[in-house]
Amino acid sequence: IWKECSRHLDEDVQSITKSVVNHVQTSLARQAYNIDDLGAYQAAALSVRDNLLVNWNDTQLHYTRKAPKRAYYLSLEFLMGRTLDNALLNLGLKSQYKDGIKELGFSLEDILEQERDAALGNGGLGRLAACYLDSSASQDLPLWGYGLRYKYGIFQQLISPEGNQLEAPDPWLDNQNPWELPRLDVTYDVRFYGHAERIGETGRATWSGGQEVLAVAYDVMIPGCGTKNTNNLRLWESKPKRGFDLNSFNAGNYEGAVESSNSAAAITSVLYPNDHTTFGKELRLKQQYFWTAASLADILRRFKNLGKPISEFPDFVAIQLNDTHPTLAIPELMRILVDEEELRWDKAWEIVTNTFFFTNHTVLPEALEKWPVPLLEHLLPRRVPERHLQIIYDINMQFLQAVEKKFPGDRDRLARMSIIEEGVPKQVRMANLACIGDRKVNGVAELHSELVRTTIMKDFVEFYGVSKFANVTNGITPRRWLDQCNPELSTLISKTLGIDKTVWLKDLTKLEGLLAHTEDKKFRDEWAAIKQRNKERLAHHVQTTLGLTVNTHAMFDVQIKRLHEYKRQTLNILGVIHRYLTLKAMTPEERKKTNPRVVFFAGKAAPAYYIAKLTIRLIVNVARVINDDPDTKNYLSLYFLPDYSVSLAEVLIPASDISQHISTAGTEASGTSNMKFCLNGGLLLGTVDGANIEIAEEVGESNVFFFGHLTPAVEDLRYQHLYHPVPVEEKSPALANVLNQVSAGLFGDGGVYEPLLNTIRQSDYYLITDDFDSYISALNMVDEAYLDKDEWVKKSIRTTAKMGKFSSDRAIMDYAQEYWNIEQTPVPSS
Ligand code: 26Y
Repeated sequence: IWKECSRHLDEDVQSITKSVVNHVQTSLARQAYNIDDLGAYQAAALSVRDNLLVNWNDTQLHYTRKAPKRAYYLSLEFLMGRTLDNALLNLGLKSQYKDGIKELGFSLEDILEQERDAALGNGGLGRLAACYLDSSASQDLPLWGYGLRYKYGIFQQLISPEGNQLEAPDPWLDNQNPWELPRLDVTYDVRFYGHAERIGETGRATWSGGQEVLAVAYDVMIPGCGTKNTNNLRLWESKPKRGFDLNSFNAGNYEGAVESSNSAAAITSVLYPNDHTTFGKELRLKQQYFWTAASLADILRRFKNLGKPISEFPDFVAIQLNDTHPTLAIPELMRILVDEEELRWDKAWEIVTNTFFFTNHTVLPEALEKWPVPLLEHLLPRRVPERHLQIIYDINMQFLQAVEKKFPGDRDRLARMSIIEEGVPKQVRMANLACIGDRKVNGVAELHSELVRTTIMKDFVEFYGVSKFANVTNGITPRRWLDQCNPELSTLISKTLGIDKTVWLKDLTKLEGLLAHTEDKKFRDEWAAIKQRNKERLAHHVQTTLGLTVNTHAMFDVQIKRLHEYKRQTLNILGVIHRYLTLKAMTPEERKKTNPRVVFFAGKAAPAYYIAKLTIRLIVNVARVINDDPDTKNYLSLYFLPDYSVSLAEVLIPASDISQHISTAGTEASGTSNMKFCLNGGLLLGTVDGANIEIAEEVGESNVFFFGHLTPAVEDLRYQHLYHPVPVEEKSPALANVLNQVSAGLFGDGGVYEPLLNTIRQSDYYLITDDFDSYISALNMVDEAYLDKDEWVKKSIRTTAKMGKFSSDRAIMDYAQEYWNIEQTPVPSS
């Protein structure tokens, strides 16, 4: 398929150079002899886009003709990263473009660096959505993504001289975006505020007045690997419906005139940079409603083109809700079915509950969305009856009646399960609504799904039965996370397995074939040499961006993820300090026997998350002290790489010897970078949490480093901290010493860090004091294991070889078969 589908494309180098030059002249309006790397990137991107467009058009036409059941992935975040390299690889055109670009006097590597990341996401949840798009296209599944076209993606992170995180906007669209197709003709009106009027006794209502905003579609092409199928990601931009108000303008009220147009544009202007903490901001709720309303209208229009009765909607449409963020789609679809399609309530409800599926990504209470009733009341149509709210109340009433019937007189249960949480103000619990309005609820790793069943959804399991609550363990796309980010390893794997890369990239379990080669010394040496070159590539990056020289002969130890207390970057940095103090206490001879280590951190903190920002500050200041200490700098150094992004991850991950995934047991739903590191032959140091557990099951416990308390112990330990606290000095003298050194000012003004240190000394909710000693022993075991280089390389190979399960192709096929009931719909290649 691969060869066939690229044959008709511009595969020959001459036609590539011609097409690129043509774009320089006609699209960029520049002279071919006078362009820089950025111009060359833009022209190359437009030329690749021409190829994608052909496939994209053919795919959409094919889906329309065949009219299969389709799936829609609704996500407020799509953390796409760069596109050019990925598109070239998926199209099978990378080497041709490399040659073509070279002929024009440029290097493909350099021009790839010109592309800005599309960073329309915070972290795991958004990157997962991006991996699923890649897999859906690669597996020929008829799936579209729906999201928002934020003008500003996740903020750029700067680090001040004192070590504080500063945020700057991310104007990622400033250089234009060759990967999107504005569909200025695909628009929907979305109404806010206004009022609804009930029509007689019909139960229906009309809705009028308020603010009308236009949703404009932008389509992003999602190429599959080794297939013609090219799926679509539709992102909505908000625009004022009527430009600005000319009357006010003429009357001299300029500000008033532009205000409404500004407030419309504001809806899609920025991605909210919080993950795991809700703030109840009206604009965020507006984003959610704007996006779900436009997406549903679009889905409904496509369905109606089929000419089928509305009762067949769930036979042609499955909608996956990526966390609770799109939950308003449930009352919105009810509103459409009842008010516009004039269906009876029960019939409408049956359709709704057969259409939606809901993925939960966290059990942390502060991340569970709740919206104050007054805010919903204000934003959605007001006056009697408040339409969406009324619908939510009606859903709730019917549901609670059913609960009451099953568990008579159990008032506490009713209160817990109600969509409405009592209090001042009352709040709408989005997870309850999502659960009640959906066909299935899933968690993202075995342990997490079990926690969903036994904690946050326990009552619902007792009501609905357990079969509504399932698990789909997350996955990652091996195209970006191996072939693209680690091309040398990809080539070695193909050579060793003796198969074309498209075969194993699309059936990742084929990697097991590497096991047969672990005893082959030459293969192991090549494997190790590639890791070494990836470490040098990272060192080069640090040198050019930060001007710092990294010791590439040390072990590379990496923790990269959003900053959060539950992820315990604090545990890591305190461990680094402990190591530093230990080295300081040694003689030079003793130090020489230790295993040199370079520790990398990267990650952003939510702008209002004080403790997380203080952790960054501590890391930066520890780095400053220890990297300059002549006694220890050959044995331990530390880097905080600013502005973590998908592109930076692509350089860091292939370079890691060991990576840390050390959340308090039971708090990290899955984690997905753990899978990326292991796929690239990095070993894992972690707690018994999330997908770490399944990784260990696959690669064998002897190839991972586990430590720390297990999930069932966590609650008791927290209880002890509150009611029978033991001083840190008693629990872990080593940790107490570290905390005291920080307080005493070893890394600059100790007072600054007191609020952070106190979280540990006081309630220690994330169990740093309980896990510290076993963490330090685990680090020592890593050192010991690393001393036996040959055995280490074997572990590394075994790890990669056993990662087949974690391909997002497997995950997306799970969803397709077990939930959505959609079928592979390959586009014929001619
Ligand atoms: C409601 C709002 C504040 C909010 C916004 C974003 C809440 C949560 C989030 C993002 C959550 C997230 O990224 N969760 C991560 O999802 C990954 C994919 O399933 C998991 O691997 C990871 O463990 C989980 O933390």
